[in-house]
Amino acid sequence: QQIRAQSVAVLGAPFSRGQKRRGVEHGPKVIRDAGLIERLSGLDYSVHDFGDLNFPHIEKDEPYMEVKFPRNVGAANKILSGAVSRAIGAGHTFVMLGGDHSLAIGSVSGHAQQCPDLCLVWVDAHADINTPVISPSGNLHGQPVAFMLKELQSKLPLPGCTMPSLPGFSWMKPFLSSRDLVYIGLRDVDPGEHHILKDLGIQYFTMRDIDRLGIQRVMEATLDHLLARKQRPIHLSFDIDAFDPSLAPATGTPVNGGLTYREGIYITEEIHNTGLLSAMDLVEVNPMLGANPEAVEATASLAVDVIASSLGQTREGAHGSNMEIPSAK
Ligand code: 6HN
Ligand code: MN
Ligand code: MN
Ligand code: MN
Repeated sequence: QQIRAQSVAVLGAPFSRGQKRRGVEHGPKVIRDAGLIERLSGLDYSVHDFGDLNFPHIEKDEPYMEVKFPRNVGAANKILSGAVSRAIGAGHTFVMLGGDHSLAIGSVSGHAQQCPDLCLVWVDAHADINTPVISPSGNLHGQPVAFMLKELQSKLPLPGCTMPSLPGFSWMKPFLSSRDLVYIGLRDVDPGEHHILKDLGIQYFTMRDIDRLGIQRVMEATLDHLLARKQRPIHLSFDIDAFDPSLAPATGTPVNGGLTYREGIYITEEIHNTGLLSAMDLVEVNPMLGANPEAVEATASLAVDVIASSLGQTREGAHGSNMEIPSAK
């Protein structure tokens, strides 16, 4: 089936407790200030800006082993999950503005409530698949994918396991198979994460793979892997740190050697061209980390380009079917 979206829902998730650096909660504001809503309205959509979610601040939130702010992250994602599910249930294509990448737990799970057969494209310098036990940092933005995967259920401290479970996450149930996920842009993968990627046979394309194959073949293989058996809704989770830090400096965990502008936009154009994009996240824009206002503006405006391109803005241009060129006389 083709998902031809007439309407886009935009929702801000001003949240930063999935990591330790302040500022990423202002991501939604700077992305809107960079002209997101105007750009999307210029494409053929009715745009519904639902504003920003309000997350509770849970004062007493002791770490669980090394894991930081589990109750805040769990509660925020539960709220986000419900909001995403309602927006997609109402027929919108959904855009989540982060916030840090722990928010993908709520975003993808809410999407999956409506579209259980969705597949996930994760564009990121990082794999974000540490389990709470192996995470070297304890930051939950490095762990969201681990919470989604059915194959990792027995490795997670969720209700039903023998360990005490992670506070804030009792609502969460894994919902995704590892074969329904593809990574693009990896270049900073922790040892435990590498073990999981190999063990589960997850399809991933590192920056080295992009060097070898070119972005065109990477996208062909990505979409083939996810869609060849059947056409189904796509969730695109785009971490701005997938781009090279020269293009996206205002982010919390930059890694050298990232995507060029053209590689990034080619990814999103190809996703759009499937006609199957159903929801996306744009995360980790942190306006407090740019060296100057220009660095922040460049990062936010890149985020707008990624979202607009995912939703059909083209480099070749476009025109309405009823357009005519007036005669000279
Ligand atoms: N992100 N692998 C590192 C960690 O702390 O687990 C970095 C994670 C970065 C997460 O950029 O969304
Ligand atoms: Mn990430
Ligand atoms: Mn990242
Ligand atoms: Mn024409």
